[in-house]
Amino acid sequence: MDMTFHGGDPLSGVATHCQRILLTGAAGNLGAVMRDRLKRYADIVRVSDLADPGLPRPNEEVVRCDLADAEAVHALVEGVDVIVHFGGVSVERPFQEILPANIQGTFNVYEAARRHGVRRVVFASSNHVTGFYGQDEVIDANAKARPDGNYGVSKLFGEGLAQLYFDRYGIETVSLRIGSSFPEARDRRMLATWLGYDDLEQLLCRAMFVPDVGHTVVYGVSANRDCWWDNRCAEKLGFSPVQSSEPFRAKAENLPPLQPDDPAVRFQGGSFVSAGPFGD
Ligand code: NAI
Ligand code: 15L
Repeated sequence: MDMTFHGGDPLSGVATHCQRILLTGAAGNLGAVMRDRLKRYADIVRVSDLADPGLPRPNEEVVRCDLADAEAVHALVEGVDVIVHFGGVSVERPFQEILPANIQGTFNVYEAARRHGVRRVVFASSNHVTGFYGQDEVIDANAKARPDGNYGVSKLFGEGLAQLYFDRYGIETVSLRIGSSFPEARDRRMLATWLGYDDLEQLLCRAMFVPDVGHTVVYGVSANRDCWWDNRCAEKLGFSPVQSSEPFRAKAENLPPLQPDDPAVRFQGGSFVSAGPFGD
């Protein structure tokens, strides 16, 4: 994937530091990793989660907060320059669980951003917005959404809010359709979807500070040998991944083969496409 930004790096000459970043979902997998890394980009990182994020570390404020609680979220967002919104249910679950955390919660975040004049949100969307595309297809961020479950629909809702709050109020968002961000690519599918933590940090930095992004949607994926996502329409970020899933290939390819009709082999969203049904 050639992500070279042919007009020069959009971050050159741009300050990559602000006063206060809010990180939601700070007690989760990615929050726990990015929490310290975000300190490179702000005087203070306000870390928040429904679960206990632990004691404040240097240059941190810790606020426990349920994203479904509008008043609590409004207080949480006060004094913040940028919101990195990682909080919420991160897998396929019954709609009753997705609704408060991802739908109401993300709405509360945007409303609070509007009330407090926050200039930029980085929204952790997901590849599951387009999970029903086949693994034999290559799509870009302009492809029609094909969410693979309640979770994917909730991320599509978040992207919709991001567009609305830009068009109406000028709040900019980069929606990151993250692939699979873990220490390693754990299976064959993740050889294509893996996003390393250094690349995620680069993406976050660009999503927070590249000027004039409006609402930009980008896939969060490393420079893997095989990839289903063409990121050229996010060139304005100048994201240039440097990691690759190749070191994990031998181990992943040694796993027992799956049947050709297994969703994990057929669809980009893998097993998410057949999780549930969770209609209750
Ligand atoms: P995670 O599940 O480890 O962390 C999510 C955090 O959100 C948890 O600590 C949880 O306590 C918190 N949370 C849930 N409901 C909440 C509520 N009502 N109020 C406040 N906090 C709440 O997920 P992970 O892997 O760290 O992912 C972070 C974000 O990135 C999530 O939004 C996820 O959907 C998204 N994402 C992650 C991918 C990955 O590969 N790790 C891939 C695609 C998207
Ligand atoms: C996601 O959206 C999930 O949050 C994460 O846990 C992984 O399952 C990832 O997608 C994936 O598709 O591998």
